[in-house]
Amino acid sequence: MSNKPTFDLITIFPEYMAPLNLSLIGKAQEKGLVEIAVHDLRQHATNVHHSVDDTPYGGGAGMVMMPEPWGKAIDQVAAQRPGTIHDLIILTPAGRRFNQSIAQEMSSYEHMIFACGRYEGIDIRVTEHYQNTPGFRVHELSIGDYVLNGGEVATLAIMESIIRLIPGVLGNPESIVEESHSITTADGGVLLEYPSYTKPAEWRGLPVPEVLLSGNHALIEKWRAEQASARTQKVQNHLK
Ligand code: J9T
Repeated sequence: MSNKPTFDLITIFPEYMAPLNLSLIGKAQEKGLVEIAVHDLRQHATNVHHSVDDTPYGGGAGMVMMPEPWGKAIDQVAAQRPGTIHDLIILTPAGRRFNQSIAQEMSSYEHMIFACGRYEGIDIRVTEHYQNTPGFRVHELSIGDYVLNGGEVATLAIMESIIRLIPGVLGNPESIVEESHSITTADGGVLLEYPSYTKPAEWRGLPVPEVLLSGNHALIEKWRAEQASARTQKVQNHLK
């Protein structure tokens, strides 16, 4: 049995991570299925003002996070787990686009360190340094083509998608396989889920499709597959 997956989050806003104590992720921690620790980057500040950012070399707008507080924070959490591979996740709009298959892959990682940058980003030498450090794998990830104020919200989204895949976290594991974003299409995309209905059979003049009331499971399955594929087509056309 491998150890339970451990997440070390480094941020200047530890309070931002409070939602991880709620709902399924909170329960997963209580059940001992995952371990989550949040660390304040500012504790690793190297000057009297406890600043963690400075002006960019070469000029330009905004501030850049200095490498040394990151180096100290990352080294400290890595030292707590000797002999394990450390997957360092750096959240940035310049990263690889996160998706379900990356979530799947990450759900087998043992030790993830999430570096939540603020301002205009983290000095790139942090990435370079850990790419060259044995025992580390570095992943720059984006959750989509838009800019956030920091990596915290991206970390919450990515962690939720990973943790729900860990065995024992969800009540009904079958729902993981069946749902949206889990069935990969031939082109490497994802098959979206079919539309769902529940009682009443007619709501504000809108009926539930006949086929779903028919009791004919083969026909229902066929209808759902068609709906899923039509939805997927429609979304893919939107992206073009
Ligand atoms: C500062 O971080 C971001 O703005 C960010 C991180 C991850 N994905 C994004 N799309 C943005």
